[in-house]
Parts: sequence; structure tokens; C-alpha cells
Amino acid sequence: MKYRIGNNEFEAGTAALSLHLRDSNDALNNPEALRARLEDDGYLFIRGFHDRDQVLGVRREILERLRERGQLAPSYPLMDGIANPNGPQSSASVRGQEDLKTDSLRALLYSQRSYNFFERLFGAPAQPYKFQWLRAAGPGAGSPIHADLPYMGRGSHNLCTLWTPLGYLTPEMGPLALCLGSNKWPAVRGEYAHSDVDRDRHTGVFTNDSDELVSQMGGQWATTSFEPGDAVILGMYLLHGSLANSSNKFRISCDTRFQRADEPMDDRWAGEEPRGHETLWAPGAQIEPVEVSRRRWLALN
Ligand SMILES: O=C(O)CCC(=O)C(=O)O
Ligand SMILES: [Fe+2]
Repeated sequence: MKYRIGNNEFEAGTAALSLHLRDSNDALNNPEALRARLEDDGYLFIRGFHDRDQVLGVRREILERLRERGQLAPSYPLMDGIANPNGPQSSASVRGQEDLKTDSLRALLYSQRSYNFFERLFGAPAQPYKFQWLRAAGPGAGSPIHADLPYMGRGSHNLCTLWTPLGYLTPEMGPLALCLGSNKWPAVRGEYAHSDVDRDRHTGVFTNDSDELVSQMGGQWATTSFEPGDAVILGMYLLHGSLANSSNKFRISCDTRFQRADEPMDDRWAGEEPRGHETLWAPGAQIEPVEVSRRRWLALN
């Protein structure tokens, strides 16, 4: 079976795509080792980061709201999250999902467990972005390839993404996919990482050609099967996106950010109700197409 990322498909268990992610649970009590691994690998995968039952409770409430919207196929168990083929279309977009964000979701993301983890990782008190990138990605949906810094680089760079699957996720359901090795590439760490989607008016997508990152740049795509409670912590330079959802279920996950509390926060994401992207999300904004930006970042002509 093949899995799609961006414009290309890959066989799993190959140099192009692995369905295994190394977990860092062995280093949980060793912040220096966690920091070294985050720096080297660009991510940390933690099994049981959150309380499993709390995750399943959040999942249930979000699915109830998807059902109220008519997005779930009638007459299947709620917790299976099977999409209604005749319901409203869905993408992996984080916009228009405010009504899916429950108090229980915020309690999960901003739990003492999360604060404690990041305080230990940073070696200093941590504070989160109060924005939640909630993704209910239906059949066919996937996220494009990017690093996070161009979307959130105006404040502290002692900043991590916390990606939380809300339920069991198989590779067929289109989970987060990491481009291993990309966090060290000069093409990523240079102009691209220090650009700003709103100032520079580009999409933030590095390329849609997932194959060139493997066959020309030497990366490897990697994901795995996730269980409720698992989480991935991402550094700001690792390219990632998602597999396309080839199942008939919703892939529900949420990402948010934690940074050092004693450093400034990107003004787009600060405060209780962050205003978000001023250009990227502005109706009718003129934004450079990926095909143009990609050539610059990959130094193609
Ligand atoms: O879940 C996804 O599809 C993408 C997640 C992502 O880009 C992130 O967590 O930064
Ligand atoms: Fe991201």
C-alpha cells in the first residue's frame, strides 16, 4: 500500500517512508538528553504524554460536535469517527473550527503535565500560546510540507510545537509526517526559516514535491500509529506535514505551542484571544504561490 504526502506517493518501510518513530520515553527524566535529541532529530515522540482517558473524553466531545454539524456517517459508533460522505467537505485546515474547541480540549493541552514537561525541557518556566490549531481532517485531506518558524518566528525561538492526536491514529488516517534530517538543512535554516508568512506574503509551504526532499535532499518521511495520550514535540526547523487521509474516518488532532515564559511571544499569538495571521488569513490577500517560493528556497532557477 502506498501513502501520499503532498504531490507524491511512497511505499512504506523504504528509504523514502518509515512507519516507525523513535520514542524518547527513556530520556523523560533527563532534560539534557531530551534537549540534545530535540536539537539533533528536530522532534521528540513521547508515548503517554497526556492522560489517555482525558484524551478520549476530548475526542468524544469533538465527535459529538462533528455529528451535530452532520459530518459523521449516521448509524456507526460515535467514537469511530466515520465521515459522512454526503456531509460538508472537510480539510486539514485549522480555520472555521472554533466551535469544535471544547473546554476539555484546553484543559488537556494546558494541563500541569504539559507545563511540567516544558519547564523541564526549557530549564525555565514555560507558557503556551492560547491558540489551538484543531484539525478534523476528513477523507482525502492532508497538511502541506512546512516548518513552523515562518508562522511564529517574531518572539522567542525557545519555542516548541506540541502535536496531540485525539484518539487512535493509523497511517491510513493521515497523521503527522516528519521529514527526518530536514532540521539540519541549510536550505531550511536559511532564508526560509527566517522568513515570515505575513510580512513576506508567502504560504509558508516549503514545497509540495515531497519526493525531491527524499531523492535530492536525502530526507526520509516518518510517521507511526499513535495511541490516545501520545504526543509529538517539534522544534521550529523540522519540515513536516501529514500523510493524506486514505481512510473513511476523521483524523482529529490538535497542535499548540509552548515557549520560555521569560521571553517575548510572537504578537500574532500572544494574549487570551490571539489575532492570528494578518496576511495569510486576510480575505483576498495576494500570496506568492508555492511553486515560486520553492525555487528560491531550494536554490533552483
Ligand atoms: O496535523 C497536521 O496535519 C499538521 C500539524 C502541524 O503542522 C503542526 O503541528 O505544526
Ligand atoms: Fe506545523
